[in-house]
Amino acid sequence: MPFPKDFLWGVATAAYQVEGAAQTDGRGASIWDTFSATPGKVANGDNGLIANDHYHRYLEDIQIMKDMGVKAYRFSISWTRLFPNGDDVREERGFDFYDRLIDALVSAGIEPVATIYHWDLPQPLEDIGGWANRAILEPFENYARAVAEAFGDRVSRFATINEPWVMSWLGYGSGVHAPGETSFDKAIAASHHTVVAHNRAYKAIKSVRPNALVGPVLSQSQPDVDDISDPKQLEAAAIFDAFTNLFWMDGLFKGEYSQRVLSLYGDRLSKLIHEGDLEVVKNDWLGVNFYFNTRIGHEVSADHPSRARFIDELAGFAVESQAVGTLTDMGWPITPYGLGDLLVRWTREYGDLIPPMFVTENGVAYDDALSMDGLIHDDRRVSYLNDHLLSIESAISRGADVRGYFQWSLMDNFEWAEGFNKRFGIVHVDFDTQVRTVKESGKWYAKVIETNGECLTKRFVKFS
Ligand code: GBH
Repeated sequence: MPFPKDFLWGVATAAYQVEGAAQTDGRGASIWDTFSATPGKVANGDNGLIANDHYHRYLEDIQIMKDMGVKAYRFSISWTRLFPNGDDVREERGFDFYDRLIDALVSAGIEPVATIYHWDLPQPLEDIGGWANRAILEPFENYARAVAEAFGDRVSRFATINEPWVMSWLGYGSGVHAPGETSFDKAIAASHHTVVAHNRAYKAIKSVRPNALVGPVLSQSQPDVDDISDPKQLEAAAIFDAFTNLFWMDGLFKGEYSQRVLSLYGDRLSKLIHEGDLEVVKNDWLGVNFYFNTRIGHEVSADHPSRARFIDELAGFAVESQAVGTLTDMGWPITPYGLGDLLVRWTREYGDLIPPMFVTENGVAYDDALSMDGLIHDDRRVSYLNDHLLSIESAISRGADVRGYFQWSLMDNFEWAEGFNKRFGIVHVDFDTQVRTVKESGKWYAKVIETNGECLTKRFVKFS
């Protein structure tokens, strides 16, 4: 039986995407409050002021998870609920909320897995430069320690920073996410600071909770080249891999950046590295978030509308990157083989340097409506999840040590710059009434959990 007996079947959400209650119980403003209040930044002018009202409805949401048989819930903690100004002044009502949430999870028999930072930086910290400023390190370390002190008696597993690539490159490089900066220098600085912040947070957490299991959560995507006989495509793919995947894999697990990264970034990176920054910590686990592989095609003109983002500026030439095949509501392709390939790749290329892996996010946006029969027949989501789970199963049989899977997301929620129209949930949410309806995929996932993956449809899918 390929999925290990105690495989951790979970679901995931993040604070700003589900909690709402943005002005309740002393919560301070984060960069996502500012960003979504800025016209033109988020589709339809949506924001997280109310979202799923999870802050008030968490008991109902936990009941849904319990009924589904979910074994673990990966949620994130809102920094500005605990420290509204990002300094050391506590807001006890914020701590109380997570106490209630965690206690309810524990009594429902669901393991709480807490992400310390899922993109909602206190606005006052952004005002002094945010992640692009090294001054972020101390407040982040203090915040992580406070989280571990407060909740580490019941939360055994902590993720530090969710998807540092997205946070750095979409937040500070393309400006698609908060804080909306468009500076490569800042994106590179933020990238390095996430590595150092992770290492420091790891130590801070361990200093107060030695038994806590701490790990990074990385968004990863393999490049799929159209033509491997084209050196330009191979170079673009290697650059993509370096700035997306290897920057963090090497930075966190080898304590160094590759020659390619160092030469791509030059002194924009090297001037930031202080003594001790890259000292490797003994991570307890690695979280991989996977949605799709990225296509790399032939060279195109510098202003081509579907050129690969970031590569053009880093490489000095642009390549076609339009996804092919059936696309999801996000416009993303469906490449299940990519997930297993990544898990096997780290196993083979990093060996003992990497700890046990968890797929900490995987899911798909489809806007399937309520049918006449009162059900939501999201067959396409079932198929997506089925094939990605098969890919994990295949990776396990090829030697990858994968211990758990967190479906993204428990329920439809605020999809960042895309607002509420992009629905990733296995539970449907009516945002006018807050009524939750378990989709057919949610019922299917319950069966997957119950059978520990035995009920997956073993259709033919290509896994390399
Ligand atoms: C995750 O991020 C988030 O952690 C989660 O909060 C979010 O709701 C969920 O996924 C669904 O979007 O085309 O250049 O932008 C998004 C993961 C990583 C997917 C980067 C797209 C491609 C790079 N993303 N990836 S780019």
